[in-house]
Amino acid sequence: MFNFEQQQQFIKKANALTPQLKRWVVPIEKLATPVFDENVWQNYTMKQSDLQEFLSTHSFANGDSFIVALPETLVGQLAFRLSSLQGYADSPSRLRITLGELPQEVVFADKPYNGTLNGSWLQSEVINIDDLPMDVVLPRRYCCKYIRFDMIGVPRRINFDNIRFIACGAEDYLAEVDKSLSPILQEIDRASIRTLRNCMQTCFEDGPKRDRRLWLGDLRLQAMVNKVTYKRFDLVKRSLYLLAGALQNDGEVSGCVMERPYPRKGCHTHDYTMLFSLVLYEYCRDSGDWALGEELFDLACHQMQLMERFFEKGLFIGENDPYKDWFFVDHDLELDRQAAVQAQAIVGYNYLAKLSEKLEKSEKASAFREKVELLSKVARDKFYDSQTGVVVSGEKLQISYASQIWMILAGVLNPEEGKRALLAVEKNQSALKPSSPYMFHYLLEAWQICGDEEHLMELLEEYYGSMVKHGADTFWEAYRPEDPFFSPYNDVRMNSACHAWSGTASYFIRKGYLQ
Ligand code: RAM
Repeated sequence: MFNFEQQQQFIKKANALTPQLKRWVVPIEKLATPVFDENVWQNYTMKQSDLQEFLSTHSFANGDSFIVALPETLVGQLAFRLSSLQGYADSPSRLRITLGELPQEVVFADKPYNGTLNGSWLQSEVINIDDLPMDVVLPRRYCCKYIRFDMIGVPRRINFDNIRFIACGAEDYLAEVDKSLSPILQEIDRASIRTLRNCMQTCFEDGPKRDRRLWLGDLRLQAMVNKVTYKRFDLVKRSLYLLAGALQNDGEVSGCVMERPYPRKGCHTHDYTMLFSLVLYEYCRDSGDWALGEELFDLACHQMQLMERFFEKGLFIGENDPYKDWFFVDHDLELDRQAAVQAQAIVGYNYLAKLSEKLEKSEKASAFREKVELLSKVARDKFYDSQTGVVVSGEKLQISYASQIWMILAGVLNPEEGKRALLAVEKNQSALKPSSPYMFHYLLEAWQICGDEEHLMELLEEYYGSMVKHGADTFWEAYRPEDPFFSPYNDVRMNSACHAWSGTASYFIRKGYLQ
C-alpha cells in the first residue's frame, strides 16, 4: 500500500521543503564560576563576571580550566582564537571542551557516567591544535549555555580570545513577547519561544542536544506553538512528509525519524502513531492546506487499522512486549498506561472522523464515529468510577493524572466530570503526577477543555515559572518540581534542557485554542 516508491516521493517532497538555515555570530562575554549551594536547584549557581578582563589578564597551562557563559541557550558551533604567550607552539595544544545546557554538565565533566542512554550524548570533545596562533571553529553542532575549557596538554602558556558562538536555526530571532503581560508570564513566554526556536532546525527536532531528531509526539506540541509564533507551516509539512516517507515495514508511521545521512525510520512509539491523524488535521486546519490531508488520508487511516491488534472488543489489552510494543505516554516507569492509551485511540479515531468530514468522505466518517462510540463506551464501563469520579487504570486500579487527562481529551469525561476528576487527583497525594512537560502540556489542555482558564493559568505559572526561577531560559525535557535530580536516564546530565515538548506555555499564554 505505501510502497518504497511512494515513500521516496514523500521524501522528495520533504527535501524540497528543507529550509536554508540562518547563522549568526554571538560574542561570549561572561566568565562563569560555579558556586555550590545546597538550597538551589541541582546545587549550583553560576556567578558571572567579565570574560574579556579575565582573558586579557590570564594565560593557561596544563591542568588549568575555566568556564564561559553564553548570553542565552543557543544551538550552533563554538569558535575561538588560540595563541601562545611565547609566540609559537612547541607542541600541539590538547584541550578538552565540555558544553552544557545546565551547570551539572560542566561542573561534573569528570564524573563517571552510568546512565541508561549512551554517554556519547554528553557534549564533550578532545581537540588538538597544531599551529598557533589559530582561529578554531569546532565542526560539530551543540546546544549549550555553558562551555568549559580544560587544558590537558598545552605548550607552556596559551591565550584565548574572541570566544564566540556561531548560532544556527530555521529562524534567527525570538518572536515578540507581549509587554502588557506580567513579568513572569513574559519570561515564561520568552523561554517557550526560545525553546521552539532552538528546536527548529532543518526539521522540528525534539532536543538539539539529544535526541536531535523528529519525534511525532513532540511535533504535535511544536506545531501548536509554531501556530501562534513563527507560523512556519512549511516546516510542519516537511516533518509530516518525513514521517510519511520513513515508515515501518508494515506501513506504521514511526515514533521518530532520523534526517541524516538520509531520512530513515526510527523506533515504534504506538501512542504517538495514534496521534498522527490529529497532527495532520491540525496542520491542515492551521495552514489551510487540506490537499496534504487528502494526500496522506489513506496513510492516516492505515495507522488506526494497525492499532487494532492491541484491542479486544473495543478494549486496549495492553503492552505485550514493552520493547516491541512501546507505548510511551510519559517518562514514568510506574505508570499504568491502559486507560491513557485507550483514550488516545479514541482521539485518533475522532480526528480521522473529523478529517473524513472535512474531506467529504462521509462513509468513512461514520465508520470512525462508530469506533469512537464503541471505545468510549468500553472506556466508561471499564475505567470510570462514577462514585469517586476518577478514572482508574489496569489491574491495580491505579490513579494517575495521565488517565484523567487523556479521558478528558478523548471526550469520555464531559467537562464537568473532567473538572471533578482533575480536582480529585490534585487532592490525592498518591496519584501519579506528570513527570515531563509533555504530560503537563496535556494537563493544561485538559483544563482548557474543562473550561477553567483561571486554574490553567495558575498551574502554568507555577510549573513553568518555577523552572524560570531555577534558572531556565529554555524548558526542560523532564521536570518533577519536588525532585531536582530526577532523570529518566539515571543521570541528570543526560536530560535535555531545551526540549520541544516543553515549550507549549506560549500556546496557552497566546490563547492558541481561540485561533
Ligand atoms: C525521549 C525524548 C523525546 C520523546 C521520546 C518518547 O527520547 O524525550 O522527545 O518524544 O522520549
